[in-house]
Amino acid sequence: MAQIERTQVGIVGAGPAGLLLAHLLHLEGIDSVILEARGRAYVEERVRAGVIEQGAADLLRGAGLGERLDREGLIHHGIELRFARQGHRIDLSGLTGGKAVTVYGQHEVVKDMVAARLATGRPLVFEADDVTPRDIDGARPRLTYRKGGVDQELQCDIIAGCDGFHGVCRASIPPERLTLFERTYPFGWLGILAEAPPASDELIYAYHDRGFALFSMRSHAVTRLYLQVPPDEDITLWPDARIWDELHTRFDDGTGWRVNEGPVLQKGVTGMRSFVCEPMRFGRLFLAGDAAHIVPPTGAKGMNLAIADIRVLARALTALFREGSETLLDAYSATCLRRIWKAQRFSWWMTSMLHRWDDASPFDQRRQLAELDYVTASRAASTALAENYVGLPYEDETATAGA
Ligand code: RFL
Ligand code: PHB
Repeated sequence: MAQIERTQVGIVGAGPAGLLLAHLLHLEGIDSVILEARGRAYVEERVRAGVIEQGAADLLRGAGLGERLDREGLIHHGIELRFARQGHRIDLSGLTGGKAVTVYGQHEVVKDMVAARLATGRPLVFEADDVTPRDIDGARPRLTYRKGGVDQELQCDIIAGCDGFHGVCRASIPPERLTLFERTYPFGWLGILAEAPPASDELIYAYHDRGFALFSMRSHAVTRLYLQVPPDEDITLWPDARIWDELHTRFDDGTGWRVNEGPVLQKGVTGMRSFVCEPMRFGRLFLAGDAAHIVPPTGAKGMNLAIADIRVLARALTALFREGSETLLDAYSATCLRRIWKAQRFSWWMTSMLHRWDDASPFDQRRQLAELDYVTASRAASTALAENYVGLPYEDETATAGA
């Protein structure tokens, strides 16, 4: 016999989406249980996103999750686009009425949220095996799973599928009830984390004949770098020396500026995809974050979209449990999808503009350079990039001048 427990919201996945939902619900006095397939060390050390939008950072602060973010996060007021061996600064703050982004690792956000969850004493179950959503189209959905070899059942009012792109929640919805939109790209990113002080204060997105390169950072002592490579590139083809050489070539701006080299702490290749699942709901199961959508990382939007979904879902669930109102919950998918499609457009556009396409004709290449020239030279075009990069206003916020 399975051990049976009850909660209001059963959350699958302890990434940024699941952990933030649990936290926001707790602040509203709503009970939840988080079931995570992996162990604590794994989720706390998974190196991924690094750029937090203005609104997302403010949300984390407002929820009491901003203490270390404010202490260790790096506020960035601009980014550089580098092409034809020249750098061009986009003045994010100047173009958006003072908004900025915070560079702070996703795994640090996750650590802060795990600590906040554990401090509440409410369950966060790591190493939950075979999590399976059941009866999701009825009034009494359940999650069954095994922990330490023992069968468990979690009875819920609502299930939140925050289990990422490869999770079980989206897969448990009858396929004929979903429409999927997808685009894959003929390249991937080779990313490294290096123990080397960042050689510039701001991120650099570089377009080069040999492919895209991105200079980013995690702290004053750690640099994060990416190179465009073929989609399923064999990492063993890239010894450290080759990576540094390629980075120096793609970032060369003729001034002698170079990224600082240092011991490579971590190395990996990721594919690039755009993906949206509509609607983000089936019965009592609500999908959020990467479980419902993926963007290519060039726009730095993935984690920010996950946070935006959770903001909408937490409010809708608060209205449900406080007032018995399902109005916001019924609007959840459509509300989120408006922002998601704008982030999809922006991420696709940044990706298209900044990468080398193997099938590009000489005409395409000249057009791409002209687009970069236009975006960096025109105040109107730079503003469009900047307002998307710092994050469009949330759906219930009115746009302020220039933002
Ligand atoms: P996550 O973080 O994937 O978390 C899902 C969690 O669910 C667990 N899980 C399960 N648990 C129980 N049962 C199952 N069957 C389960 N299956 C899965 C997983 O173990 C995991 O813990 O999804 P979430 O919370 O939606 O968060 C999304 C973000 O992680 C993602 O969008 C970003 O990392 C994307 N991203 C970036 N986003 C940004 O906003 N800014 C950036 O600068 C940025 N850079 C990036 C990125 C992603 C990258 N990669 C690796 C794809 C850079 C890269 C290279
Ligand atoms: C990162 O620092 O990991 C990062 C920054 C900007 C991006 C993607 C990733 O667009």
